[in-house]
Amino acid sequence: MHQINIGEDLRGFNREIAAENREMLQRFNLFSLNLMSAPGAGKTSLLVKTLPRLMEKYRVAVIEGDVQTTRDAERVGALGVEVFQIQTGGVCHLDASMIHSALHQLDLGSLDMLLIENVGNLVCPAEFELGVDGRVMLLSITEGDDKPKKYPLMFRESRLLILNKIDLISAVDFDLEKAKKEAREINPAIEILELSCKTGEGLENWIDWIDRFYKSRRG
Ligand SMILES: Nc1nc2c(ncn2[C@@H]2O[C@H](COP(=O)(O)OP(=O)(O)OP(=O)(O)O)[C@@H](O)[C@H]2O)c(=O)[nH]1
Ligand SMILES: [Mg+2]
Repeated sequence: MHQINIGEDLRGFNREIAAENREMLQRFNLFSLNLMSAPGAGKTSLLVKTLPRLMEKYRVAVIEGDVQTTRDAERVGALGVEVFQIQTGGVCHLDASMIHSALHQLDLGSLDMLLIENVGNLVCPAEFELGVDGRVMLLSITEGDDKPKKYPLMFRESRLLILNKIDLISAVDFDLEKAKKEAREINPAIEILELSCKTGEGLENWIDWIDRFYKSRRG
């Protein structure tokens, strides 16, 4: 019986393109992060709050992945940062080929840092590596403290977990310690930050985290 496994073939092909992306990013000494979360956890809000600070130190570009609309790209572009929009037209994640096309259209030699906002989805983006330095995920505390065990792959693949919307902690039944413990059971190496894009609480730690990781990768 002849058989093809579309999922495995696709992921294998994606891994090859991701390796090319990694090589290209390293050649230009370009630091890169892939921001992932469910829809609405606060990826664009985090970028909008953070970019003015990062742009003082680094030459930054942003890739915005969305199923539809250029709304996030417009929010981020209003800060004066170079933005590359990828509209996936229904696809629920960014893949390495999409990033590869974007890399060919950006002036990589003029940049220090590339921040990629993935499509809002807690499952698919984690299955497709892009070839970046690190993956960061946001979990809004309004989504519930059971999410690490229910959607383990993104927690496993991320080096940093940001617990966002911490300003709403008194309004929702979210057990911070339980969520952290269960995230660490899935990924013992995961780092965790609590923050609020609304009040700015914890943003300093996020900037520090980027600075440290940037130095460790690019010196
Ligand atoms: N209270 C509160 N609201 C927040 C916080 N961060 C983001 N929000 C709100 O959450 C909503 C979604 O935020 P976005 O930044 O658009 O989320 P996103 O992850 O980019 O969403 P998608 O791109 O659609 O996946 C907006 O109404 C934000 O104002 C926070 O820390 N606290
Ligand atoms: Mg967004």
